[in-house]
Amino acid sequence: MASFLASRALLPGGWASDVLIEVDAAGAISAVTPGHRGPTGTARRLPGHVVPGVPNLHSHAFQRAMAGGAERRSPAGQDSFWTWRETMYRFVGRFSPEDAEAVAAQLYAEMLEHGFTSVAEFHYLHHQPDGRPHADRAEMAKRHVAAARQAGIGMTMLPSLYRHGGIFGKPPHEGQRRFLNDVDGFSAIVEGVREAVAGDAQFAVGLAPHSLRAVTPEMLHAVAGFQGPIHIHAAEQPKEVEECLAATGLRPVRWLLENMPLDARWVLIHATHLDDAEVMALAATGAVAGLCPTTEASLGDGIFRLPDYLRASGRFGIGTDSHVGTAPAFELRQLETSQRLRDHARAVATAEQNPHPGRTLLEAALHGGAQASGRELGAIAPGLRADLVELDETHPLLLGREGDALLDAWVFSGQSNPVRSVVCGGKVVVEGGRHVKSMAILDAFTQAMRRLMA
Ligand code: NGQ
Ligand code: ZN
Repeated sequence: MASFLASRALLPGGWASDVLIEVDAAGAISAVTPGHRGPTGTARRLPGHVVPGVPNLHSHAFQRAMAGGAERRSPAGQDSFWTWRETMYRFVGRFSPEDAEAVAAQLYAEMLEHGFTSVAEFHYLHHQPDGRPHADRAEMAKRHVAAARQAGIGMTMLPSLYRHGGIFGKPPHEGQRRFLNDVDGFSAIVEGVREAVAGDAQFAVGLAPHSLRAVTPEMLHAVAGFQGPIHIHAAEQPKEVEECLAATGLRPVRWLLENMPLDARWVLIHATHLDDAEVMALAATGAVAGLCPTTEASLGDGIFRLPDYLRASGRFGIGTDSHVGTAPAFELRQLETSQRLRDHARAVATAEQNPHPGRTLLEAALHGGAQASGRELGAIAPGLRADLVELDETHPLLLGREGDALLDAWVFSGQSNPVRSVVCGGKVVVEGGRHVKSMAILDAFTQAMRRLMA
C-alpha cells in the first residue's frame, strides 16, 4: 500500500502540517493523519504544499491537436464561434482511432503535469470519416479510455448523443456525420464503454446529450433514464439563445429548467448567457455550471455571471474544453480576471471569511468538479481517490508564500508551472514536473500530428 507524507496539505478543515496520507490497493485514501511525527516507514515525502487533484469537467480531447491552429482570419472576415466550428468540422474528418488516442494521451499527460487528475471526456467523435460506425461502435470511446490508462489520469467517459443540426430536430450538417447516433446506437456505445471500464475505480461513465441543438426532448428524456451524470452544452452563444427562444418561446437554460428534472446529476456546460431568474433557478437546482474560461474567451462566448451565481450559492467546476489552456490555474485565473474586466473590481470570488480568491476558486472547482465527475474525489479524505498535487514551495512563483497566499500566487501569477509531483489513484504520475511517460507519449503524439497536418 502506498503512503505519502505531505509537509503541508489542504484538508477539508483547512491547512495541516506533516500529513500522512495512506492509500489502499484500489487507489483510494484509507487514512489521513495530520501532525504525524514518528517513523515515516516507506512513505514518500512530498515536501511542498499538497492540494487535492483537480477534476477537469469538460474535454473534447481531439481539439488539443487544433489548439492555436484555428486563429487565422478567414477570407470573408466576420470570424466567430460559428466559423471556428466550421474549421473544427473540417479538421475532425482527419482523425483515425490511432490519432485520437495519441492526441488524447498527450493532452492527459499535460493535464496531469498541471494538476488535473480526472477528466470528463465529452466524446462525440464516434464514427469513421464517412459517418459509418466502426465495427465496434465504441471503438473511439475505448481509444480515449486507453489514452487515460496510458497517462494514468482518472476519467468520466461521457458518450455524446448527437442526432440533429439545430433546435429541435433540424437536419444535421455534413461536417457532423462522424457524431451522429440514434438512441440505440448511443446506448450501444454506453454499454461498450461500461464493459471496458467495469471494476476499474479510475473510471466512471456518464451521458452527454450534446446540446438542445443536437437532440429532441424525447431523446433527452430517454438519456435521463440512464445511470450517471448528465452533461449538456447550454447557452454558450447569443445566437443559440435566440434560436431557442424562437423555437420554444424559452431561453435554453429556462427550457431545461422547465422541461427536465435538473438536479445534482446535471452539468450545464458554459451556461454563459443567463438572465437574472435563470441564475437564481439554476443555482437552486444543485446542478453544476461547467465553466471553461480559456475556451470561452478564445471563442468569444461571453462572461459567466459569477458574482450573482455565487450569491445564490450556485455550484461550478472548470473544464478545458478546446484545450487552448490545459492548466487548472489558468482556468481559475481567467474566470476571476474576466469578472474584474467586466465589473472594474478585484478579489471577486471572495467573502469576508474567505479573503483569498485562489482558495475560494480552487475549493469550489474541487466540489463542483467532483460532483460533475460522478466519482469519489475532490478532497484529501478517507474513501476518496488518492489524487494529490504537490506545489513546489521553492519555485520562484511561490517563494515566500504559504497556505492560501501560496494558492493565490499559483492561480494569479506567472506562466511557468510550479506543480512538482502528482499522484493519481495512489500512483505517482508526475515527478519533478514531468509526466513519468512523457517521452513515449510525446513520440506517439508527434507522429499523430505529422499525419494530421500532412
Ligand atoms: C463542441 N465546443 O461540441 O466541440 C463545441 C462546438 C457546438 C464548444 N462549444 C460545437 N466550445 O457547440 O455545436
Ligand atoms: Zn464542449
